[in-house]
Amino acid sequence: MKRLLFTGLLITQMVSFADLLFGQEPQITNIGNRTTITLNGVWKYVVDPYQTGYYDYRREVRDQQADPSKSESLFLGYKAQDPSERVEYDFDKSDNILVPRDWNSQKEKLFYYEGTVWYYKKFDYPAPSAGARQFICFGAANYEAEVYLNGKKLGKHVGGFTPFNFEVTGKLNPTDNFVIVKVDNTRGLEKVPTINTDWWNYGGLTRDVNLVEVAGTFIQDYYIQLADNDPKNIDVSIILNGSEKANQQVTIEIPEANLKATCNTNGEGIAKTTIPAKNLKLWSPEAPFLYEVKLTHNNEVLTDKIGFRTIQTKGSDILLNGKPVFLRGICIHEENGVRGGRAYSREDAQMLLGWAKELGCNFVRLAHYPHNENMTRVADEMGMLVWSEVPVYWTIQWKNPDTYTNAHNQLTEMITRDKNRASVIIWSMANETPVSAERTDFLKSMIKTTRQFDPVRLVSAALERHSKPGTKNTQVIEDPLQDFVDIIAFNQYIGWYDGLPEKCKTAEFEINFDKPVMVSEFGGDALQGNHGSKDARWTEEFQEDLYRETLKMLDKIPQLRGITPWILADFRSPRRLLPDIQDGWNRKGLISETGDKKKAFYVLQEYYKKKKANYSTK
Ligand code: GCB
Repeated sequence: MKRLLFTGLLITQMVSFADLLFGQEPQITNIGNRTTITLNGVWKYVVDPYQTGYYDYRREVRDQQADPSKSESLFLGYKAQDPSERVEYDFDKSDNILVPRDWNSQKEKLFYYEGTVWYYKKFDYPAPSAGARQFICFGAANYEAEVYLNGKKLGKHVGGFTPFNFEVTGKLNPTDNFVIVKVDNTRGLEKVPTINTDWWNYGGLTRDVNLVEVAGTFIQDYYIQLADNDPKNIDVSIILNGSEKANQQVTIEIPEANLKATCNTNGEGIAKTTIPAKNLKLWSPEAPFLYEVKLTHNNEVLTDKIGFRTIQTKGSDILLNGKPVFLRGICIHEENGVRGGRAYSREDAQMLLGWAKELGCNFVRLAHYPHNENMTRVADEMGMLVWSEVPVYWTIQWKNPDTYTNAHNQLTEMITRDKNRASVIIWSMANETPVSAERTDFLKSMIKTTRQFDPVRLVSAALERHSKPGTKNTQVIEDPLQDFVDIIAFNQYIGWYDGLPEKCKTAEFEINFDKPVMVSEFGGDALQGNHGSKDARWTEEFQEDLYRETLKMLDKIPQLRGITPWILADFRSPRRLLPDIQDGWNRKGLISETGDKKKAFYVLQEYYKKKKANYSTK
């Protein structure tokens, strides 16, 4: 009973939080299985570094004005009516840009650009179904997006890596609609992430854009997961959106498990039930079985593919489907270095996760922000466990309530999107944040929200380690957050930022917790093809030796239950300035940006082969 109330709370909160924050509309999930018209493809764009289209010369926001200037208000998408008229922009005559894609990797002149770009696309909508509602859905826009349809503002979204949507019912014409999006990727101290990161600030409409058509009252979202890690019960919550959401019948079917249940929504449009299930085929990396799940409400049928598995900790063990598992992981940035730019497609996900498979991984840490939905869906299909993270990175403004609201919003949007993915087992709150009372309160609140939203997954954060004063080389984790997370994860770079690989030989870790321990980062830079002595930095041999020494060192931690070395592939970072070696790339990848493997790849592959033999989850 307690459980039922909990999932009810969960899904109610999904609605109300989104409503409260930035005046956004609740997230519609599972866009891929709905009726959509894609708005991907060729858009027009205008680079506007001074935001002339947004602010007038008194710095007043044009879209707030009763009669904004047609000559300069880009969101109006206006065209001069006769030769005498002054209009200082013209989308039709502007250059093309592809969506989804970042702008930096598409246009040489925008490689380093951080600021405002206006996106423009025309589309027709000739035959709406009777009574249907329409939404424009964005997979993500980095970092702030102001969205306009046919010259009228729809709303704004903040945060570069999570989905958002706006209702456009009654605002569409059969032909010549135009959507305009002002995307601004300016970094800011108060933002999440803040100014300082170690990755490229790719701007733009980086993920899919769709026009989604739904029924007048439709299934907005649902939560279908094993109840309390109990493989014999499936908790179901379904939420309807629309004027007739109360007292409606909804049906859930899982044909391959011979399951069918019908339930009714309450006054808020929420239907809840728990379905007893016998002999479910559980999802695992070895057997990533996904059930087809069918939800029906009136004439609407929404399908998904959902895997069922349990994830728990017991003492220092991580139990997947009740059996101890060692997380053979790797960190991944959302980047396709081979093509250049942010990763966004299924093919990108297949390439990145395929490399991880080849390495022998059963786990990936998707650093340092929520990756696109193809990653978690392909991970579900491939059998790859996932750590998913929000960009609370290094030192953000812990005391700023707006910063908190922003981080909190990104967190809830991430969980809302991926709460039905079997692959996702860990929600990560942060990376390498400096210990202080404010920071710990901030992260504790985020943990509380996470557990309310998702009572079954594990919570962690990449913490830091410190040398214990007065000892030669004893390492400790002294962070009050350790009491609030399920897995103690920390990054460490002994042998790269701290001494030479030799130092690994004498290091000891003093970790007095009866919780699973994970090393969420280690590594060092090597330029692929740069060979030399193992004592020479930037060579493949140095990196190879560092991996050998680090793995030996970490194996001495009794509670070690997983590692995610830094990182699968070289990635672009403006912080990396060394000529002929870095040239704007962080070179800690096991694979170069050309897709070539470095020597350390094979060291880790060998290590994982052995680990797999010791920790079979079969
Ligand atoms: C870290 C960060 C990661 C950096 C990495 C590095 O500790 O978490 O974002 O890219 O080190 O290469 O320095």
